[in-house]
Amino acid sequence: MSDAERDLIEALEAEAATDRSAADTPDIGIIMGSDSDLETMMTGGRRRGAYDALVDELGFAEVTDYDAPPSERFTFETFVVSAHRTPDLMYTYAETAPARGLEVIIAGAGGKSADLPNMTASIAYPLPVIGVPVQEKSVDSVIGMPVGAPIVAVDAGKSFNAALFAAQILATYHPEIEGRLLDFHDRQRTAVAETSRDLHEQGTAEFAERR
Ligand code: AIR
Repeated sequence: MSDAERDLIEALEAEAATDRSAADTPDIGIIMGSDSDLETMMTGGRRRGAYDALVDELGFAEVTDYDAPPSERFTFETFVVSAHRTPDLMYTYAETAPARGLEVIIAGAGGKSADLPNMTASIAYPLPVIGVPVQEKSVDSVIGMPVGAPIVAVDAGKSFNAALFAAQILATYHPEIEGRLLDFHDRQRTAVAETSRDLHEQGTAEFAERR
């Protein structure tokens, strides 16, 4: 095992041994099999990702230092964890997740052997894990769990929805997040309606040009 992997494992274990209040630990953990998944999993890709949903729409902040958490009440953390390249890190990440205060994990992986979401779900059980198949060809390996070993997953590439669903889980006991989800829904409805009005009033040619 590399020093870098060992350092990460030790940091996660040390964090699990601390006794921080829920307000000071990340609520959502986001892991992905490779940094090549970053655009799909987080932001900057073809469509908006989990980062855009959590930060821009729901007011979450990212924890980058456990000892200096952001002032925002609701937070998430982000790591690259590969089921096949760093299996020990995957095991420790999932096993320590509850003790580190995580309430839900979003796990994404690509390729045909996208095993990070399903393995994380098995190890972190009963913590809920939402799988994101990074590509279409990853769908079967993410959702193909045996009976008794549950995972829920979103459609290929739709990490934005995974973030919304993670927030929905938190909203069952955090009314503040429920309010933020409803506000997002209202903004989305308004945006679609305004787009519809503009398309109708401008006509297709002008609308397409201005877009
Ligand atoms: N992957 C990485 N470790 C195990 C798996 N299944 C996935 C990543 C990424 C793809 O393999 O999630 O989608 C290719 O990774 P890379 O690093 O070669 O670009």
